[in-house]
Amino acid sequence: MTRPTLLLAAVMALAPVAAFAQVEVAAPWARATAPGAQVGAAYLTMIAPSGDRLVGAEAPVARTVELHTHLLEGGIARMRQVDAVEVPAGTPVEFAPGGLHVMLTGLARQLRQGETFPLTLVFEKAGRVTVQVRVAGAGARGPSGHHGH
Ligand SMILES: [Cu+2]
Repeated sequence: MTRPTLLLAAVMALAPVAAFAQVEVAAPWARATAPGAQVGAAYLTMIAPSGDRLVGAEAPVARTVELHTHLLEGGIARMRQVDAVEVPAGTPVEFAPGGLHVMLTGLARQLRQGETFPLTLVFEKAGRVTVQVRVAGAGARGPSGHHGH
């Protein structure tokens, strides 16, 4: 008789924690790289209903994985490493060409169109979230692989 009540109590106690730690990573993609290329970049969209903070990333396909943004300095777009990326509650944060990206340096192999590779994102609250990054064409502007808008 008491079991369903206890189970319900346990679920209710856990629910706020689970919701707190939730983060969704949508449409992770990367551009195909040329043979022998050492660098690549991955893009994605993060949604955290309660807010979170991306503090790092790891991928077996690259020796170094960093969070980068683009800044205009004297009219020239330059990449700069950032320590963390805030994901405000309920506001999607998009990584896209020309803006925020996951920088892959020291590629172990060529990224070929149509393949996928694992990328682990480390969040302050949600912890480690591993996604499969789809490799689009070399000139792709988005995850579906078509050029431009
Ligand atoms: Cu970069």
